[in-house]
Amino acid sequence: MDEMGVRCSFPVAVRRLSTLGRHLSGHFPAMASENPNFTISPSPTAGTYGSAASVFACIAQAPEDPILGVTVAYNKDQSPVKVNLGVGAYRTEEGKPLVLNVVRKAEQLLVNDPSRVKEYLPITGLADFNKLSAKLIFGADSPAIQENRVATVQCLSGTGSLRVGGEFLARHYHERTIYIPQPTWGNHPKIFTLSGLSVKYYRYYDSETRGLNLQGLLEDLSSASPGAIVLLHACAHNPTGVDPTLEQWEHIRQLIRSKSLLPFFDSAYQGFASGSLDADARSVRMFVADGGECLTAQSYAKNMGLYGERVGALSIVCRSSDVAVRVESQLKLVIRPMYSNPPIHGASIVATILKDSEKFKEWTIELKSMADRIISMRKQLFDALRERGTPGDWSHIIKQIGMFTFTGLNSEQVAFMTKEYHIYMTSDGRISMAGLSSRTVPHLADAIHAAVTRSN
Ligand code: KET
Repeated sequence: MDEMGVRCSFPVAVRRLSTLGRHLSGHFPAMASENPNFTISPSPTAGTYGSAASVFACIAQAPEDPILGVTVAYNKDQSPVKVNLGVGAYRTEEGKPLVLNVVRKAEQLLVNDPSRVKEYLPITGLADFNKLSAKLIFGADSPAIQENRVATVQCLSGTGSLRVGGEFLARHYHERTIYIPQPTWGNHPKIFTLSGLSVKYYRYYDSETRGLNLQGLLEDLSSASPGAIVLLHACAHNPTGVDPTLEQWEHIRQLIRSKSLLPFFDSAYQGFASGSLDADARSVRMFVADGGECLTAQSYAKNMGLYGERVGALSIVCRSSDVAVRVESQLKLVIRPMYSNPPIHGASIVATILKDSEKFKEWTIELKSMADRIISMRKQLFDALRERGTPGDWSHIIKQIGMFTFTGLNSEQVAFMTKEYHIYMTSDGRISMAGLSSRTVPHLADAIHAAVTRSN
């Protein structure tokens, strides 16, 4: 009994296990419509606790998400100097969210087209969007596309694509272990565990050099069981901002292929690392060029600024077109009971932009200017710390790539900066450079300087 007199039996873990057991054995109670003996009896909980207590009284308060919870805390802060550098979301120099001009134009076209309807999309999503998305990541001249060896399905942004891919692998692939980098995006272990895979880590980041731990990475993947799945960030590794060079990618590719490991790329930042869509897809294209198989989860949240539209794609590159057809048929069985079919609006925006060469060009220019602004923020923050004589080598701020700087600040220093300077960031010391502006750089530099000199 708890203090409200409510019996808190059945710990969550036990309940989840029994649900899973029922699910796996396919042993569901017969439905009323199929079973003439089915009667509705009062729920065992009805009336037991009296009218005041909730049947959910035993539910524990869950912690906020480590990334999205930063925005929740930021929104509650009344300070006029507060800055949100938590979630990876692009802001203008004025600190405002940005809707790309080309996106506005595409939306206008869609709204003004009376032939457009709101019917359900197929389970696999918008066909044009899928084809164009595969072309964008693998390249228009990719042999895998020309040979119809790619199964692409529209999913709910990058997260949904990873989740559908994870569940497909848990159901159909012989090896259930997925290796993810240490560290990685905080949602990865949760997505893959709940997909039914078993998560292990491979070494990735060297905190001494603030660079790639190639040796550790190669050792860990060498000792992985043959066939294991390997999650790779296609570019702009989150949270470290450290990517392998092309030469290092080639090492990694050779090892992965020689051990028959299965690469699963997470491409959430194509165009954001270098400003070039093609350059940021090089890692993925290297793996497709060798004729082997791989999975890719694409997101249009950052590179087209379509965050809340939830637009993404999962592509599975197969050895042959007949395998791709069967893979697609099974992906449909994963998707249908999960969310039936994906939303139409965001994918229509993407397809409108990708299929029109003028709009595509306009997009690449806007994308480059976002990437350039982030790069200039790196330079400004680095200069501001140097001006202040802040102890430490801060050159990693300009060396790292993509949306984030992995500062090396510890959780205590971060807590201090939030309390005293109203700077919001994740407790691992990650800063979203895209949330910074020329106006807020001095404030951030003051905060970092104070945090570092205080604990020195
Ligand atoms: N992969 C990576 C590596 C990633 O950083 C994100 C988002 C996603 C996938 C998924 O994005 P989606 O919106 O589902 O397309 N990262 C930022 C936002 C978040 O945590 O949801 C972030 O790290 O701040």
